[in-house]
Amino acid sequence: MDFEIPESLRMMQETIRRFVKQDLEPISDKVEEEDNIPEEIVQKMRELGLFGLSIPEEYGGLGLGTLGECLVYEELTKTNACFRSRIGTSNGIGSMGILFDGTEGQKRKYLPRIASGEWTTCFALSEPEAGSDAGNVQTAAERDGDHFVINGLKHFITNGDVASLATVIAVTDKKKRSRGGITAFVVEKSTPGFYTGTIERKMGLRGSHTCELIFDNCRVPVENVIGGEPMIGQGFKTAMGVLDKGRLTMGACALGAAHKLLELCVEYSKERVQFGKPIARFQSVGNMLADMATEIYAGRQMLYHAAWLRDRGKMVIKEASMAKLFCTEMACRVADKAVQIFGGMGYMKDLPVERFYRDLRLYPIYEGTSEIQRLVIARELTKD
Ligand code: COS
Repeated sequence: MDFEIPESLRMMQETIRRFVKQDLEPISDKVEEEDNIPEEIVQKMRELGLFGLSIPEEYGGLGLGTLGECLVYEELTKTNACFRSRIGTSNGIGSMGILFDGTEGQKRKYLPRIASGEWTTCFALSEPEAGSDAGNVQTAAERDGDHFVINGLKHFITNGDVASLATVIAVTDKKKRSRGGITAFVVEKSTPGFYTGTIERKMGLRGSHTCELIFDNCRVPVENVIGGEPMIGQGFKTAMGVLDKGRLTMGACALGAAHKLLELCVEYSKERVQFGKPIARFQSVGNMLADMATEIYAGRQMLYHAAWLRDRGKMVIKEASMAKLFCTEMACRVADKAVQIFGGMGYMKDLPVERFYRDLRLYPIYEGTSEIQRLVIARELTKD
């Protein structure tokens, strides 16, 4: 067993740590207030190559493996979650379908623009009738000669408003659905019949917009099927493959936030004096800190191991779900304790604890609820 993080990844971690401290943390409150990331910050993210973290170097990205990507996200989520969301959705679920299953032509056409950050992407799967039941998408793509005509409504689509390109999951055969009847398309935002709908109002993750996408007789050529003609009907597997990886990176995001909360709690509990001594000296507070640290340690080992397995070409369906399930629920428990340790101040908007608490509540829900992760794990355990 080798638990050393390679030197190149440690240098990357350091770079992101500096970026968070110098550029992101100072504007975190402003972003929260204005619900918007300033363009100059997005430009800095482009310059650091953050939009191309996992895109191979031959397509203009940094070519990081899963572990490398997780380490970057872990650092980025030590501040306002919206920064990670902006880049992570784009070079994660928004574009991974093209990388995993796209034709060489699609990769050459789109990946360099995504890696440079010129084009942001989004992943259009969720619909009012297809949340956990991804196979029940109602957005339909009907074949018309050498085109498909897409009609339907997507919702809860992160980056939907800023994306220039969407991976769109639509039904092409209503009888077959998840077994040969769902197709993944790459659709440019400028395509007639493709519109942004309402920007949804959320409990947290301000600065990262989530919205409806509307397809109204949106015509796309057959070459926009991810993987081309042979992949018509195979889009459910593309979507599932994308989510397998997304689940690991979500675990990393939860881990980073939990780690930051622990740091804040340790610092605060050593400074905050009640009954004549720092509250860290009270066993009840010490126990909370110990539980937080222990759970973070467990989550980190699980996540890094699953990422390491994936980087060695192993199927990690079960492990990715386990890491997402454990790390996201663990981070919520940590956030709950953090609010408790900070007491009244933990409930105030003046300190970041309150924001972390709200933002983290999304993590066991999006990119597959905890209930879906348990279902996937149980199925993997009991399959023939
Ligand atoms: N990788 C590759 N293929 C997969 C797969 C995976 N991780 N998971 C399922 N498949 C394949 C199956 O093997 C099956 O194909 P075959 O019949 O050829 O074997 C096909 O896909 C259908 O699978 P299944 O029967 O498991 O489909 P279900 O409709 O029962 O759905 C779950 C499975 C619940 C796992 C799926 O609907 C899901 O992940 N839901 C959550 C969606 C989600 O995360 N939404 C969040 C919003 S998107 S950010």
